[in-house]
Amino acid sequence: DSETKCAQNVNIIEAKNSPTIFDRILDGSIKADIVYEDPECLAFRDVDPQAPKHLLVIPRRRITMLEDAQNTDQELLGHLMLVVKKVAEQEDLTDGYRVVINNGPDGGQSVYHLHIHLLGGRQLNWPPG
Ligand code: IU
Repeated sequence: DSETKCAQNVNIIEAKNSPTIFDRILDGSIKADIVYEDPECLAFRDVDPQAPKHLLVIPRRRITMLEDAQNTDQELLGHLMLVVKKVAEQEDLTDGYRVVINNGPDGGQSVYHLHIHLLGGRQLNWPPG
């Protein structure tokens, strides 16, 4: 109902204005299993893997979610996608893999720092849940 939607919107505003756990991974105050890094981004293993290989690629500069990305983020977004490909090669995902961005409540986004999921190492089903 509209009350639930309103509460959800308040939560998203709150989430967008708060630091996330990924800031702490980026500044090193929380340890992550980092598999790749460069000046623009970081890739690390998801702590709650949904497949034998489950990695996250994140930009160092925070974009809260895909819907907040700007035209000026074009180069960074393209770079992230190519890093996903590079990490997939590094992880030997030669039989294929899936790349996912969850956006907002209906998308199941829980961390409001844009991240690309890379999943592989098993046959993935379609449609996702
Ligand atoms: P989502 O798309 O926002 O739902 O994805 C967030 C992911 O971040 C999710 O798969 C979590 O398991 C993962 N994660 C993590 O790897 N390390 C953490 O400390 C936290 C979440 I909190």
